[in-house]
Amino acid sequence: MTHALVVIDVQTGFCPGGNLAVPDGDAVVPGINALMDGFAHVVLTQDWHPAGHSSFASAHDGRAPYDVVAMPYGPQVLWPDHCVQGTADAAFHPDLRTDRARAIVRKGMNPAIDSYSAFFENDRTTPTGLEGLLRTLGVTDLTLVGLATDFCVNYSALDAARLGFATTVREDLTRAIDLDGSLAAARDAMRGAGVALA
Ligand code: VGL
Ligand code: ZN
Repeated sequence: MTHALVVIDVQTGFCPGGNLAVPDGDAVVPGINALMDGFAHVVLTQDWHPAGHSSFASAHDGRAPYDVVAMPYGPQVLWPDHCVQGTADAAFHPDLRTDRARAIVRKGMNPAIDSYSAFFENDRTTPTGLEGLLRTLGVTDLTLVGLATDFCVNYSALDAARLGFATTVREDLTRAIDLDGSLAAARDAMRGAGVALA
């Protein structure tokens, strides 16, 4: 068994003061840092949108953040502009350790498709390359932590389980956006997919 830690989107933009702040988001940083040395491999992900990304409400006339629109790949929540490539909002939280990161996987770079999951864009088929990286490293088991529990952590965990990785989410090291019950729905979905919630 080879175990990797995947740290999802611990970025300034998702922490208090950021453009899409997750309540208490920065509270996960010390615990995640402390966890890293126990894993054979550590991968960090980064939400990394081009300006004007189609997941931004500002890109849709007459729409407000948190509206849901139909995209060719399914329903899409519209967000405040966040994590634009190269901006301070897209940087890792300044206290997040990056020394043990084998790789940084960036996602949400396609202007037309959002990407919550670390593995696939929201069409559920366009890969980010993370699966290949983990498989060539011989990784069998994954622990996921980071932001946000009910979006990027959730979709990453569901894809990880679907791909056959033994998958654990350390819920104490995640924080949620919780739009209209999305946290409860995410927990049910993860449990149903065989993800261990620890
Ligand atoms: C995320 C909404 C939009 C996340 C990213 O990291 O959970 N949520 N982009
Ligand atoms: Zn995003």
